Amino acid sequence: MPITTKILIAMCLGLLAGSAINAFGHDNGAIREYLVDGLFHVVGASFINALKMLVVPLVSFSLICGVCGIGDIAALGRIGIKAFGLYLLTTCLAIALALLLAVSVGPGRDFERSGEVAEFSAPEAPGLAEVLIGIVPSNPVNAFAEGNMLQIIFFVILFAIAMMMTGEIGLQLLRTAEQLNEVMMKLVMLVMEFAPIGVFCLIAKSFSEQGIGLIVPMFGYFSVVIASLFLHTWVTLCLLLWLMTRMNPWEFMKKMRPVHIFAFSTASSNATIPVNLRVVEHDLGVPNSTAAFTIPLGATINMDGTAIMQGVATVFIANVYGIELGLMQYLTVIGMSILASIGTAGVPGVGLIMLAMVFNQVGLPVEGIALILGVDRLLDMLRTVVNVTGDAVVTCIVAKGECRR
Ligand code: DAS
Repeated sequence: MPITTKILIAMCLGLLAGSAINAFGHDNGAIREYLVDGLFHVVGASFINALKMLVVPLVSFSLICGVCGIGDIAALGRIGIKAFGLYLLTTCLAIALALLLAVSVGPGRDFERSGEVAEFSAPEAPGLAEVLIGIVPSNPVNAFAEGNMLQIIFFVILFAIAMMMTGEIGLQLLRTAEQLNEVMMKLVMLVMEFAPIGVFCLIAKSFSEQGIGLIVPMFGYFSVVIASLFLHTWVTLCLLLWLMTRMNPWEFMKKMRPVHIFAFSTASSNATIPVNLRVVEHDLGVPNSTAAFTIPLGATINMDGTAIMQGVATVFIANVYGIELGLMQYLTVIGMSILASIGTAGVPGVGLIMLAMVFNQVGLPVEGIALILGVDRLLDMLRTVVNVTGDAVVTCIVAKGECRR
């Protein structure tokens, strides 16, 4: 049985088990302590760590092979500019769609705020200068140790360019990097063997905590986010993919299924990089020289699904608090969402941290975020699927453009 089928079955069993625990075992201390917070948490968190363990070495060796595979700096610049431009475009389209849908539907207008609302502290938004300076690592060892993807990408690209300029030494290093990359890809497959168990525990834990009952009062917000995610994926991204590559969107989505399952289970674009890299290269035919750059870059700066949540949440909280937002404020939301997504990594829950930055900028009450906390875990899993799908779509478009040259 293919590993993808096993993972799909594990996901469905996890959903059933989690929902059953939430419905019948929610107050049972033993189930919560030994199963949900014990077995499911330990196995699920260990599986996510195993995926994250692969990211830095895999991206580093893969990117060295990719940059050297491209061969010339002009082509590298072209790919980088194309990828960055397309990531910005898809994120803008995503949040514009979300704002349009949310303003039309108006979630939150008749929302009854209960008295007690949990506190939500808001980090400061990174300024543009801070984001740009933050891309250049003052200490690359630190960047590798912290898994700072933008800094790692920046350093590895420069290192690979320097390798291309050092003749025989560079060639020997490239051969080593290619061998190490091969080993890392095998390691990805090894970790994926444990995916059915890891996915089952992650899904079972999430759904044992995420009661459907929590969704009811937030149904307006929840449904507008889901509708926006669906439309952006199946209309915007699929149309873009077909127009720019003539690839059959249905075939594309079928091949992306393992990536979607990992993104949904882990709620982390970063943790999904190894699987996304493998699928776009092995199943979608994208050369390593392109994917090695565009997939890690996308996992870090491209978050269409997150931008959608931020757009809908902005309208929802403004409606709940009776605050009128003007066009300039909506444009600020779009700009802040893009800046925030560039400045933060693809890890679980980062969307809410970025949302606080956006609210700070447009003067919305940050404590309002506590209203959507209850349903955010499930939405985080779903929007991460859209995030990684956007990364793969742009990767295919950039690769198609390079093939035509
Ligand atoms: N979980 C984030 C990611 O990894 C998305 C989010 O928090 O919105 O892409």
